[in-house]
Amino acid sequence: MAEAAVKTAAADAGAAERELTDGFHLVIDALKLNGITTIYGVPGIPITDFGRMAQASGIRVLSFRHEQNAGYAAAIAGFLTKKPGICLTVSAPGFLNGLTALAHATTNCFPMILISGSSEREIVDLQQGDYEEMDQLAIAKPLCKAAFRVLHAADIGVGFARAIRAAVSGRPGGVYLDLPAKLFGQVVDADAGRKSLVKVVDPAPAQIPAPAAVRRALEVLRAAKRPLIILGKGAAYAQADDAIKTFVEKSGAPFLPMSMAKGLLPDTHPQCAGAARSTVLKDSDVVMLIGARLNWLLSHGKGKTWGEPHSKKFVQVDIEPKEMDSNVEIAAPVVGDIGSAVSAILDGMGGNWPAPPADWIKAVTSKREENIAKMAPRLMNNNSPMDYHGALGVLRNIARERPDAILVNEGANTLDLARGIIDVYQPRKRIDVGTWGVMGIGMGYAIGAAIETGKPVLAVEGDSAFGFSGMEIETICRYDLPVCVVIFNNDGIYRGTDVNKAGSDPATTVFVKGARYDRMIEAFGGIGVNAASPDELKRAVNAAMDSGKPTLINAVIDPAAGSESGRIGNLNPQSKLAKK
Ligand SMILES: Cc1ncc(C[n+]2csc(CCOP(=O)(O)OP(=O)(O)O)c2C)c(N)n1
Ligand SMILES: [Mg+2]
Repeated sequence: MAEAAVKTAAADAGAAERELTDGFHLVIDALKLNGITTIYGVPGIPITDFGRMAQASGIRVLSFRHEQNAGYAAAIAGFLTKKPGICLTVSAPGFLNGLTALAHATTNCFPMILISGSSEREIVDLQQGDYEEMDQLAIAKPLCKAAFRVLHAADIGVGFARAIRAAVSGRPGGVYLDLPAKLFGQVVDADAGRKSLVKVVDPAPAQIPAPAAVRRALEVLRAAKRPLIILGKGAAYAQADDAIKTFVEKSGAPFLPMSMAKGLLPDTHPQCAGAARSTVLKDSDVVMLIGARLNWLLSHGKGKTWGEPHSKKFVQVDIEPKEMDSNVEIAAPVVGDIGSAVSAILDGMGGNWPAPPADWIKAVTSKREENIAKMAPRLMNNNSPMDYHGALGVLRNIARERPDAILVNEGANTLDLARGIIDVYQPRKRIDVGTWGVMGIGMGYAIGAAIETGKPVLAVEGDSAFGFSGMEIETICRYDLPVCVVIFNNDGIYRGTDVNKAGSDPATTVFVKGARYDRMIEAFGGIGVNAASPDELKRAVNAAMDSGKPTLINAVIDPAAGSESGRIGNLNPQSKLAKK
């Protein structure tokens, strides 16, 4: 009898517990309901328990060493999956550390949600000096596409729905979601809580271009004598790979992939004009941009890169109407999502689309062959220490043999030369510094890409670039990810040869000579290799890719081999005064 009474009491208590939920659980339920299964972050007050509970509920919670790297992982997860990548941080300093990645996601049009815990509103707003006090919402707002704060547990469902829609619909971008500490502990009736959650239906609705816009674009394209198609990372994001490939091939036009659009069609495709970039930009008469912006990376669509002023017409396919005429007049704007727009254009081309004039194709092809032939012998040298070409020649062959590996790339010379030399064969297999040319994406991207795709990752890093996120090699080892990091170690930024003429401190661009980055990963149980020649590099990378074990290769590059700022040295301001 006594035993039965205890049992009944326990069952009642259980039933009572089941009828309640709280902010912690509603956030987890809101994420799960919307198919979000991974969180990248750094724990601490007030989100430590939330992270534990999320992990216990089956969400994958990847814990980083610095929020910026977690943020970059979330950003690239968004690019690779078309779902918002989630970064979770603590208040003020953790939030600020994640904010760079959020701004980066917005600039690059990647869907991402930065969720930060925040301190007590009453104290923060009166500026009474709370633990990690900061008005995070106000600070995030100008740096992202949308920013929201949820004050009541009953609003968690709507808060997440708004954040998800803002991140992925239209032109994707970063969203900030502020969750004050108090919210997590708020208790609500479980049934009401369940009903308050929102499953977002059709989060990124198709945006069908107007038929008249499609007809206008086709007219401009049909009249072209020297057409060029430029594919941007928006085209890669769209995952409309078949439609894009069919369109490019049907058009017969040369195409130029921006760096993260490489592989939409293989770089070795006969229409690829990557190795004849200056020729096609200068001499084309009609340029069709697909998910590419006329920003600094394309010299704003004007100036000597583009030949005679006003000598060409632009067709632009973009989901964002405000993008049109941003730098030069767009003769045929096609506003719509890339998949719908390219399909509509393809339909409008009909069965007998005329091939571009043969002399144009011949001019582009012969320039391309000439440039490829010029480069070939440099890629085969076996110098030790290596120069960029000798080392990249090896990686180029490895990328050809392992086309499903994802290439992460950052640095200056290491970036610019790798972009030109390493061919990409499949869509979304090259991820890099993006619109800002930012250093620091390396390890975050490598981790995000490995987690989201399950594919091997090859990260080709300048020694400076690597330093921005280098501590995450512990994270790579901890999660045992198939990441091979190759550090192009030329003892510094651009070159390792600068001398400070004034005094005893080292020059600002040089690092410790002969550093052995390979030893860093050994501290965490990874494999470190020092590679002084292309042959050694080849062996080490192949072994890493075969084993799938976390590996860091210190590739010894001649400190004198690089040039100032890689290929963009012209952007450095010059002093008009005589050098002292
Ligand atoms: C966040 C950030 N800080 C600084 C820079 C300036 N910057 C451009 S490239 C670069 C490093 C280049 O050196 P490295 O990665 O070693 O490549 P290398 O040219 O030596 O191959 C730096 C610091 C930047 N782009 N982003
Ligand atoms: Mg360097």
